[in-house]
Amino acid sequence: MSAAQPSAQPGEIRTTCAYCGVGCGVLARPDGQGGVAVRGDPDHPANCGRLCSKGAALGETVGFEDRLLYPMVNGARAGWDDALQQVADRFRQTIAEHGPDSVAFYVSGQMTTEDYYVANKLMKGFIGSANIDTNSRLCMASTVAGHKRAFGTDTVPGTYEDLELADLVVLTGSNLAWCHPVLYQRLAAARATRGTKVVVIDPRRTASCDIADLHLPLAPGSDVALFNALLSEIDRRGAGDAGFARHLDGLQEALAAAHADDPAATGLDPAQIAEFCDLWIGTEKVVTVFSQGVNQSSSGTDKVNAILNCHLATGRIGRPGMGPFSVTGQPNAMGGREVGGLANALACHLDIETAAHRDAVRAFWNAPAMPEGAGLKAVDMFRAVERGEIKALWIICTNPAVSMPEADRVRAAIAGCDFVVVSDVTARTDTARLAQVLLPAAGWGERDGTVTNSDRTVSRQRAFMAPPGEARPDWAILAEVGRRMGWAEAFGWDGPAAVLREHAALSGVAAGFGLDFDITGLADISEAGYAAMAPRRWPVSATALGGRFFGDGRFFTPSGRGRMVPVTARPPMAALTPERPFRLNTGRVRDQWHTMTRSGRSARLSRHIAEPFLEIHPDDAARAGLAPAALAEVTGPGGRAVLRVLVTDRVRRGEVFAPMHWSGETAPTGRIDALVAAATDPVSGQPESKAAAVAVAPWRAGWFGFAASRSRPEPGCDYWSRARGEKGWRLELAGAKAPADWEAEARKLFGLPDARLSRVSDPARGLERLAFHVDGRLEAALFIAPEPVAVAREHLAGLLGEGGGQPLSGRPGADAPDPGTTLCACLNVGVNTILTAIESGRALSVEAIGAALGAGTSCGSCRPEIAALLAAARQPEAAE
Ligand SMILES: Nc1nc2c(c(=O)[nH]1)N[C@H]1C(S)=C(S)[C@@H](COP(=O)(O)OP(=O)(O)OC[C@H]3O[C@@H](n4cnc5c(=O)[nH]c(N)nc54)[C@H](O)[C@@H]3O)O[C@H]1N2
Ligand SMILES: Nc1nc2c(c(=O)[nH]1)N[C@H]1C(S)=C(S)[C@@H](COP(=O)(O)OP(=O)(O)OC[C@H]3O[C@@H](n4cnc5c(=O)[nH]c(N)nc54)[C@H](O)[C@@H]3O)O[C@H]1N2
Ligand code: SF4
Ligand SMILES: [Mo]
Repeated sequence: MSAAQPSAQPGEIRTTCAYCGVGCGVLARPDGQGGVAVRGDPDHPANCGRLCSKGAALGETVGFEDRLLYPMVNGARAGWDDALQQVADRFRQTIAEHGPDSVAFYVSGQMTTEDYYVANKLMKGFIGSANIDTNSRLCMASTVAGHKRAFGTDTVPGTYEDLELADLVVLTGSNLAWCHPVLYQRLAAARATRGTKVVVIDPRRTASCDIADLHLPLAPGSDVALFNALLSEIDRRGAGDAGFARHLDGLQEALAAAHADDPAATGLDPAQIAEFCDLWIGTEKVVTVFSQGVNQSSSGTDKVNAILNCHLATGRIGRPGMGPFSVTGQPNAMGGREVGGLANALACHLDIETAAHRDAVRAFWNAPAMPEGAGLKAVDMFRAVERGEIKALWIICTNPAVSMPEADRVRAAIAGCDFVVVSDVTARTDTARLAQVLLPAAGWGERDGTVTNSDRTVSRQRAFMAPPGEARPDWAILAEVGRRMGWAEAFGWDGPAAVLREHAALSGVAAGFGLDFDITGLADISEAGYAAMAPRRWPVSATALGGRFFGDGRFFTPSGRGRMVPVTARPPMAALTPERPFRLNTGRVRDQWHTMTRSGRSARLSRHIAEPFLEIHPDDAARAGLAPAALAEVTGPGGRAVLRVLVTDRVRRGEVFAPMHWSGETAPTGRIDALVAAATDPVSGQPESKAAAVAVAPWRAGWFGFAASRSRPEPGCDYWSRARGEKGWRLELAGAKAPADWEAEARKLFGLPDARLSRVSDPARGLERLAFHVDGRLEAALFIAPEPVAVAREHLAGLLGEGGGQPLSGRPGADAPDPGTTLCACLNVGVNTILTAIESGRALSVEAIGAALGAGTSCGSCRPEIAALLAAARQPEAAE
């Protein structure tokens, strides 16, 4: 797909995708009017020209609509000088009165390495507190802790090529098809050519199962029991690597713990476990990919070590085609770990709790104050905010009022904090709404920096357009505050390249301690070198470049040997009770990114799944009295949510799944973290975001509605979910009690006091259809029914701005079929169009559908769903 594509052409700027940790290279061609065309960079080693649906839609998310353009202080526009002086003064005063630990930064794996380095230096070296933590605590902390326990360092051993060189790839707690789509495509391509076997370990049947030879729907949280079963089988069969064992400590203890553990905790059929063990043990070249189903657990660190144990015991690590592989979520999750952005890290893999490391960094920074120990981890940090112990808080590039567990409580804690600064690209976030000082950040495409992807490849993100209004890059905002707090010299860089040079030089100090993170090869990089910097995998030094780790038996523990950690399975922390009998699993959908502040701006991406939902097993749905497309009320200890019911046997009985993406901006009752208790892993402090205990019951709506509108509607009813459309907005609505006057209600909703109304109304049946025209063109329409509204949504939304088309009929004429929900976001092919092609017998394979309709031929992200439609059509009795 990629080989034939041309390299960068004149006018194209090389950069790196804004989204996931695959870190795909992007060629961006700005049109000079605020728009940009993007394509995959054929020369980037991560993607070789490919992009997924989110990457391909980057151009649709860079517009200036909804951007925060100026600093705001207490809701009013302010100058930069004023705003920054207030930030510096308030932080300085708070520290003077209450000490350095009365302030905190909460930052993000979506900042560049340069931004992150400056934030970490300001807090740890100059403010003198370690109270800087990051959303990586919710994401990678268990992997960091597991890596450090086993390797003595937080380092991913392998490279992406290993996915192509392996004969078996195990995906555990990873929905690679939707969350790392380009890696998934690389794996699928390798499987097609060399027959790579694929095993998926996930309580849910996900899109990634499309290429799985074996799916193990294990009980939530039971990964340790499964990998312990594997380790004891490795031992029983004498499949360990005796030579490699010389490089290991703790082997016997780990084996003993594995033998003592009970595989029954997985809830899997012993035959399935045996099949897994046969495959794994019988295939030398095996890569075990893991992600949030592993990390986001109260036993996350043990899960990581259970996986690493199996690779260490067999010596299958750091060699071509084999190794454990933590795939990172955010574009710079890895860079954040390198600069030491976590509250219990220092910088460049140095350790905050080691005096010699602290002294070396203090000397390097010429730092006036250094903390002696770790700072507050995310959950504890927001608890300290709640208690009033943190009196000044700066939140940068993350939306904790939505994404933290106990989100309602976190939101209230932030609202009650004495002084809150938020740096974001938009003011339309649940967190930004709580800020006293709101600082406009330059976003992707507007700022320069570096990011590190899952396989240690450092790539440039490049600016190709000017930031809107007065927005500034995060590193520059942070450095200016550092200068205003009195540290002019330490924060005096003239650009991001200077920051990177300093970070690279500091890595030389770390290398002096024998640590692995060494990028001293970048310490003298010139401005021109930085501008032209090609992607490269660290280490980057005079003696080492890229490569794999640990295959040589060399580790970074005090003994120099790898450490096997004895682990024992534990169930999730929140106990199921008769009141809360369901396990709530949460995660991602293919076309949205986290709290949707960027991906939600693309109409194309919003068409795949436009509304938050609850996946529930048919038996549970029947028992609870939940019909498909009804609304369910889900209740946890700290909050409630109302979600659209999606009945499916993809989830196990007793378990429900909901996406994490919706917020107060898009669906206020869809804020899923309001339901998640802040149970954390005792080693890593990472919250258990995927195993809350909840109740599920019908939410009895008196009426349901669907609306389409050219301007953004501002609903006030009990339930609503708002999505971008090509020509405006789409809205799902519901309420307990119908308003007395639908016309007045609709005019208020759409802000159309005078528009011409056409209306069809059947009050006896609870049916209302209202369409509003301005100058003869459809401005907005609202459909109301006592059941979930049956209307051709695409069709109705497509009539916005048009003169004809009979909007009140609610469906297209016979000559214009309704394409249905978009499946292929790239080529805009709807599910009905594909089903029609299948039913007509015209296209009976994913390839044939691609040839006939184009669907699945661009980024390929939707191929698993097309395959699922085909499978369902082949076995009608099994279809949902
Ligand atoms: N489309 C999209 N892609 C993204 C993102 C996004 O927002 N949208 N975010 C990025 C980020 S920051 C991250 S961290 C990654 C996350 O990438 P993933 O970790 O792949 O994504 P999730 O959907 O959070 O969770 C993965 C799977 O874990 C399963 N799971 C739940 N509990 C368990 C368990 O106990 N054991 C096992 N084995 N599995 C379990 C869930 O059913 C789910 O299918 O995605 C990145 N990519
Ligand atoms: N229940 C549940 N909760 C979860 C998860 C889960 O699986 N389940 N996953 C967790 C994980 S793995 C993660 S990574 C988190 C993600 O959660 P968050 O980090 O809270 O989510 P984002 O929406 O990515 O927030 C990024 C914010 O930064 C802003 N932004 C974008 N670019 C810039 C920039 O250049 N500068 C600045 N200053 N701001 C910018 C965006 O507008 C947005 O408001 O959620 C976690 N929460
Ligand atoms: S896989 Fe998709 S979202 Fe991830 S970096 Fe590549 S294009 Fe971006
Ligand atoms: Mo993440």
